[in-house]
Amino acid sequence: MKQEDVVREYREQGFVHLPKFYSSEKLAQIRAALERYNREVVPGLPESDVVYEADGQAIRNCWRMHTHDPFFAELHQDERLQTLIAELVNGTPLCLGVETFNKPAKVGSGVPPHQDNAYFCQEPPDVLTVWVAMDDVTPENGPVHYLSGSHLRGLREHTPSGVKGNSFGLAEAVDEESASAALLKQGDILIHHCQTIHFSAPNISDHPRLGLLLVFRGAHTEDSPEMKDAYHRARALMESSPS
Ligand SMILES: O=C(O)CCC(=O)C(=O)O
Repeated sequence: MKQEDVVREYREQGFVHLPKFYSSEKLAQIRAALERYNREVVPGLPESDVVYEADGQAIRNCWRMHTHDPFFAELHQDERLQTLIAELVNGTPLCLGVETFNKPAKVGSGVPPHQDNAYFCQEPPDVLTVWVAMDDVTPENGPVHYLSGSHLRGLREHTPSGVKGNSFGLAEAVDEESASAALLKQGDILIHHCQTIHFSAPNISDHPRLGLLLVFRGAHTEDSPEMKDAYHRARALMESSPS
């Protein structure tokens, strides 16, 4: 896909799919690093940086992986990636996070509709996520669904969702039927804007659906005090709720 087409689709839809971004060799290297991370790094992580599924065994998310492991601190510095996204974040890309949404077979939980900027609180919203498909993503194993064009309509109100690992969801209901499912092959990437509404269903299939997420902001973005206030108010509500 040509850079101009990537930029156009990203700006119009708020997401863009780039097939075969990583070779099978590179993907095998990333997979080996993820397996090593789960084995060697996860047991020593603070509670804030790993979330488990309801069975207490399967990993749901790892957060801030770039701060815990040199492999993930380097992955986002890849020149091809940096060149690709600089235009999308309207400036020099800085890493805001490296994380996983593991969505393990059978027990992988769903993600409520949300906009990432409810968590990131950045202004201007020149922030995006590169979602790397480590497995084939099918209609059965919990693909991410996106509402095309929703990034153009500002940040909506979010309230506590009660979902471990995704504490906020949109306050209003969304028309889930009109969303596009991101069906991907291993090695594909999907780039989404931080104000694109998205969600995913639980994985009740026999097949895992591991996503590795690299989050970038333009170097010029800043914390918005108003958005941070709303974030802290919602968190306080969550901490005081009986669930
Ligand atoms: O991978 C998923 O199922 C959800 C990803 C997501 O919510 C995100 O990128 O913010």
